[in-house]
This record gives sequence, structure tokens and C-alpha cells, in this order.
Amino acid sequence: MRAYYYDNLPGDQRLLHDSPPSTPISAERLKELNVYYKRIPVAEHEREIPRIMAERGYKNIDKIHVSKEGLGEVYEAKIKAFFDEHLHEDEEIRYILSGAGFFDVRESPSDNWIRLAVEPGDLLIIPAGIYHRFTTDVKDDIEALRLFQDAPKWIAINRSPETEKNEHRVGYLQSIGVATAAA
Ligand code: KMT
Ligand code: NI
Repeated sequence: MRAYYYDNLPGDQRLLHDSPPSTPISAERLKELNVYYKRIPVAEHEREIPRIMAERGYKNIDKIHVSKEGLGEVYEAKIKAFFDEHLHEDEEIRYILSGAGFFDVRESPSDNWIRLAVEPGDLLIIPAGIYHRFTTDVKDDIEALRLFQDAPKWIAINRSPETEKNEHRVGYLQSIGVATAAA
């Protein structure tokens, strides 16, 4: 996985958006934002993923194939919804099996986008309450395992003045040591 500041230039969301001078983001910086990353070679995932699930108490798993064939008639709507800036009240945990894509996460308090370019073997844990969005790359094809702490309840709450007061948003900011107006 490569991480860098998104360039905010107009154009296809599926392009890299990594214009020079590229600004890489370290794993340490991501950790400060409570974004956790681990590389597990795809050949080892059948042994390692259950181990991590047991360790972190994740009880459910499913597979998502984001492609025109994989999503069928909901493809356009899903692609749009994935890229609307949102948060969840649970962690978003993804393990990439094939293809490629980008998770963009908001750095706080700067409000800059950090782009996480994921590829097969990447396990990514996005904390509850962080603003983020997702897109495939130009090949429009990515397959991922989705791990859930409990029953899959996949509610995306789009960013608005209301989400600033969401308890998971406030809790997230407190967890990374950023002061909140709502506190
Ligand atoms: C999400 O919630 O944004 C997704 O599941 C995107 C596809 S996972 C590569
Ligand atoms: Ni999400």
C-alpha cells in the first residue's frame, strides 16, 4: 500500500492523483490517525485472516467484487456512494484479494485527503468516525474480503454539519488528540 496526499486536481477519481512533488505519508503518521495497515501475502491469507479475526474479535466475513459484472445493475449507484465522503459507526476492514483501488481518508485537523493506494495482500482498518471514500482504479475491478465485528450493518453516513456531532466522530477526534467544537 502506498499513501500520499491527494492532489485535489480535477479529473477522473480513478487516476492516481499523485502529482509531483508527491508527498508520501508514513505508516507512523497513519497510525497517529488510527489507520492500521498490514501486509499479508495472498498465498498466506487463508491461514492469517482467521487468526486476525480471532485476535480482534471479528465474527463475520464476506467477499465483495466491485466491478461491472460483480455488482450488476447497482454498479453505478454503488460506485457513486462509495466515493461520497462518509463515516461509519464501526471500523471498516478490508483485505484486498485482487485488483486495485483507492481509499481516501481525511487527515484531521488539516482536512487534507490522504490517498491509500491498495493492492492484493493489503489489510486496511479504517477507524469508526473517520471521514473517507473509495474508488476503484481505471481497471474498474477489485475484490476484497470485508470483516465485521458483528452482523454486517453497513450504514454510510455522509458528511454534513450533523456528522460533526456524531458520537463516533467526536470519539474518533478525541482518540487522535484533536480538540472538537462539540466537546
Ligand atoms: C466500501 O465500503 O467502501 C467498500 O466496501 C468499497 C469496496 S472494498 C474494496
Ligand atoms: Ni466506508
